[in-house]
Amino acid sequence: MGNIMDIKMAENILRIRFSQIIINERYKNNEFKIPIHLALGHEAIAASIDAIMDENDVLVLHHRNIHYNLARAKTLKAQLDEYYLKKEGLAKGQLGSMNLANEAENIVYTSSILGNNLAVASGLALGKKVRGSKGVVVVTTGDGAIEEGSFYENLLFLKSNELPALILIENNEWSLATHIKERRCTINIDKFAQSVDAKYEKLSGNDSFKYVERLIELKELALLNKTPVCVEVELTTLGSWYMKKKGYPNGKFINYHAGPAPTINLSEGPVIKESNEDPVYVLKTYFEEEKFTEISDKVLMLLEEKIR
Ligand SMILES: Cc1ncc(C[n+]2csc(CCOP(=O)(O)OP(=O)(O)O)c2C)c(N)n1
Ligand SMILES: [Mg+2]
Repeated sequence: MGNIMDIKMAENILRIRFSQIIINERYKNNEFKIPIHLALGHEAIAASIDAIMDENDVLVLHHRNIHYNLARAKTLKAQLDEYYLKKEGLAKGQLGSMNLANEAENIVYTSSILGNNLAVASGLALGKKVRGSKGVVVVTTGDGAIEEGSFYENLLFLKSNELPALILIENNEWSLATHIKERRCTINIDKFAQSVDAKYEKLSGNDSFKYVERLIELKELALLNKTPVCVEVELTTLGSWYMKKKGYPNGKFINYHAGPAPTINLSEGPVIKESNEDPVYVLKTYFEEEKFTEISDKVLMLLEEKIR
């Protein structure tokens, strides 16, 4: 791993990770008046989407968007200021976290309302067709949000109108405090997509280098075949913990949804979990220990310099 693109990818993943850990430190300190949905463990897909987007592509986000905003805007300071609701923030302190868009970085719309952004993405894709403008619409959503009818309606609309789009479904198996197994039957998104002759692909393993290769092909396929592509991304939101509770000998598992992750500390470095559930752990396997530490230290130093 020595070429410049690989290093750039590594720096971006580490920047997204450290930025979130720094935000988490301030969150634990009660510094924010708004809820923020951390996306620790979601860095691989965000860095990969940033890498495959060109100036014609647009991104439409959902409530858990911190990683995509960090991946694109590359400014922790302005993102922090937005979360403090300051006028120096990315959106002049007017959007906060759950609705944070950034037109300068082609993040054209973000919604806190589940499923709402899918309809806006359809409109944007139709607009591109009517105007004859280039590029693909990339829209993100979650395993909970696809329970909304809007998911089906927009897949159908995009397909019926021959509109290219990548629909990224971040499947962390949780919707608020409810695990997928507690709340519904399995949705076979592959078959669901097949039913309208849309393409489906699953990404798992948190390897950005592999994700980028596949996403470039899927973007081409969407554009050439004028079709939506459902991309299900298997991931784990890191930072959950076990709460002491009567009746739970090993503690009760807490998926914290929004709010700070009390078990994660900046002093412990960028890796949160020594497994493929952690994109930073996966990234680390590509580098010699010394090189990884060098990149990681540099990323953290530059971040800290700019927020001092
Ligand atoms: C229309 C609508 N219904 C309910 C909510 C409340 N709500 C906010 S986040 C959330 C869970 C979403 O789960 P998922 O889509 O899997 O995203 P995750 O938080 O797991 O990333 C719910 C139910 C909402 N924002 N909008
Ligand atoms: Mg979820």
